[in-house]
Amino acid sequence: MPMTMPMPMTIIIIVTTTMIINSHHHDHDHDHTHGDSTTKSWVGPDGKVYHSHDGLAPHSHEPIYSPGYFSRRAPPLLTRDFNERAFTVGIGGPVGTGKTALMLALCKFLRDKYSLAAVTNDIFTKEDGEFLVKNGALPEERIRAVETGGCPHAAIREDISINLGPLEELSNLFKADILLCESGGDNLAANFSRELADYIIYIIDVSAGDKIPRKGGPGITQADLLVINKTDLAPAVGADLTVMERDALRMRDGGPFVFAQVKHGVGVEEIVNHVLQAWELATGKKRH
Ligand SMILES: Nc1nc2c(ncn2[C@@H]2O[C@H](COP(=O)(O)OP(=O)(O)O)[C@@H](O)[C@H]2O)c(=O)[nH]1
Ligand SMILES: *[C@@H]1O[C@H](CO)[C@@H](O)[C@H](O)[C@H]1NC(C)=O
Ligand SMILES: *[C@@H]1O[C@H](CO)[C@@H](O)[C@H](O)[C@H]1NC(C)=O
Ligand SMILES: [Mg+2]
Repeated sequence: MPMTMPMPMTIIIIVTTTMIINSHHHDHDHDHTHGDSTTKSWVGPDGKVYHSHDGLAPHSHEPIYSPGYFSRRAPPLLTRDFNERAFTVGIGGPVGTGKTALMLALCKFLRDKYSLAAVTNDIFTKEDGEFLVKNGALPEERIRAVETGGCPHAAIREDISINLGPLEELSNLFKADILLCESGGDNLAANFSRELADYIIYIIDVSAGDKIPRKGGPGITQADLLVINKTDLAPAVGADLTVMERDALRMRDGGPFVFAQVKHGVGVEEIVNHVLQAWELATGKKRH
């Protein structure tokens, strides 16, 4: 993430000079730049530092002081017109937890009965889109890959137009019933805007340890469904699934979660049921 990148050399020099001139005054105000000339930062009306780069809308990396609350997450938009853009499922989660594997599994499960289309986000490649094509998830023309640049969370939260464009286009082209949108892998703070996702799935895995659910973060607390993937690996990393279950329930005020082995098909039907239930509720249609 940009915040953890080493400071550009010039900043270190400025701080040192200030300290020599006035040893009591540790003034190290500086522009939060990414060391490239296209990044600008400023303080917004809310007092937070905003910046803009990679052609993405202004966004902030200010600390978030609460892990967030499932019960206070933004509810699905009641004003959505599903003729304009089909019911959209957002799939988020850290790098390598199984987002693309879940996209593939959902496509295989739903494609015979529903018209589907998919948009994948990667930071600098179209790798996940290509993976779905290669694995025959859907006909190639129903899959679009979007390159988001360095801040994948911006493309699902502040600057969703980069995803809305292809989603609306696919939706109209194929009279889609359901759209799947995979976020680029990001940290636990990345969550979806309701403008983009009618149903939000956040997927973590056991391999980073059983501590992850209790760390919370908007990704975990504000998803409609939490998926804990790769439970087959739990013994190898010493992750305690009962701890993960307890913490997931606690952090999400009892909100739903599913233990899964996406690659082995375990838990996928349960995830599909959650998706279709939300689809029925939002669109007023009955599952076929
Ligand atoms: N099997 C196995 N698990 C490991 C090894 N190193 C770390 N882990 C597990 O991997 C998970 C993440 O490790 P940790 O150091 O806490 O990650 P970090 O906090 O993200 O740096 C934890 O569940 C560890 O128990 C290892 O060498 N072998
Ligand atoms: C995700 O976080 C943003 C920024 O805090 C918020 O506006 C949005 O409503 C959140 N999404 C959900 C589903 O709660
Ligand atoms: C979960 O997703 C990852 C990443 O795509 C995938 O490689 C992995 O096989 C999945 N987990 C299991 C248990 O299959
Ligand atoms: Mg992926």
